[in-house]
Amino acid sequence: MLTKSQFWDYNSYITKLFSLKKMKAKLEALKKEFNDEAEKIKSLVDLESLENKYLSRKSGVLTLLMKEMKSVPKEEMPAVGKLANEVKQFLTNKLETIKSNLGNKNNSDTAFDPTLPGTEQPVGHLHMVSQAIREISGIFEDIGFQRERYPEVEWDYYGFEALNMPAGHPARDEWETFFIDREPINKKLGQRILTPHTSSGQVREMEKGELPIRMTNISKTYRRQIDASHSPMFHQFEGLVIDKDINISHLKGTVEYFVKRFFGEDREIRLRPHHFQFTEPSFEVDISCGVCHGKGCKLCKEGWLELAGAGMVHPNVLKAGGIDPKVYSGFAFGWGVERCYMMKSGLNIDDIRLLYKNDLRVINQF
Ligand code: FA5
Repeated sequence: MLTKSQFWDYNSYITKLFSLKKMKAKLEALKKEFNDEAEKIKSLVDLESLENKYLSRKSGVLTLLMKEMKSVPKEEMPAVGKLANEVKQFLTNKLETIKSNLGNKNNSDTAFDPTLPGTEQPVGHLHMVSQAIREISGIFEDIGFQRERYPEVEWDYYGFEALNMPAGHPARDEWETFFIDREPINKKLGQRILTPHTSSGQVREMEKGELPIRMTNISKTYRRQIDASHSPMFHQFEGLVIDKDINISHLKGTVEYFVKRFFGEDREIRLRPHHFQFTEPSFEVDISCGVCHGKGCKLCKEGWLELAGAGMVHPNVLKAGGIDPKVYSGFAFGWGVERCYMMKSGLNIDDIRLLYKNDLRVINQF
């Protein structure tokens, strides 16, 4: 039989023993429960709420449990304290590991923070040659020209023959043509070529049989040439007007109108006599240099830059298109789109090949 004091000592011993065991069991259970939940974490948001649940300073599960440690006997306190710290360390390490794993996955879905400003997407723009083509079309549309489209893979007939350059004519050499067929494959149309100029659209337009004509033909053209001012693929724009009583002053007025709109009011034009088989008389069109304004400089040498060919449509070409040259007359001109763009005031592009190198450092400037 225990004495009263022995009973109280024993009773307090048992109580303390139980509270110590209970504390250890609770810490182990907490660790296991936390671990199970941690294994299921898939996002930083979930991770944050897990951390709050267990470690929040006021209401974290571990924080509350540690407050219960007061019930543990003093002499057992260091052992329980040590265990509690180990559990806390385990929790903290685990949270850190999950966090860095989620970060490494760089999972934008899980890392999504709706409060952050959006990422600005790069916006592209039209290539400068396309910009120039649009501008040129618009300028001519304003005075009643309609844009037509003709094949880039063209027949010899439309590129040369119908333009008063029969087979074997030496004038053809100037067009440095790429041929698709070695020999003619069609009796009338000859062999296929990559069209070397937009003038190949002239007779095609006339063949439609609709008069008067006021058209532009802007297209890719091809020649066996390459240097700072020549590209094997380049663009030309052609103007063709056929009506009654058309004369050189109409040609000059139209060219002048285009130059002032595209290059600026301060630019002048000059028609220099030249020879084309398909126009008579023929001219080369020069514009006053945008750098020295006609005085002469390193770029232009003598104050003028050559940009186009032009002239009054040759009677033989009208005939090839089924038009009576005694009733109708017309003018035509053909310009290089790239050359025009390069000569636009303020743009210092000194090599045509820069336009086609696809170097974004160049393209993004325009
Ligand atoms: C012609 O091609 C004639 N068809 C123009 C014409 C049309 C004359 C209508 C009369 C009536 P030319 O070969 O000069 O002409 O070329 C015209 C323009 O195209 C040149 O002034 C130049 O600006 C451009 N050009 C010619 N070859 C190239 C090339 N390889 N690279 C870039 N631009 C070129």
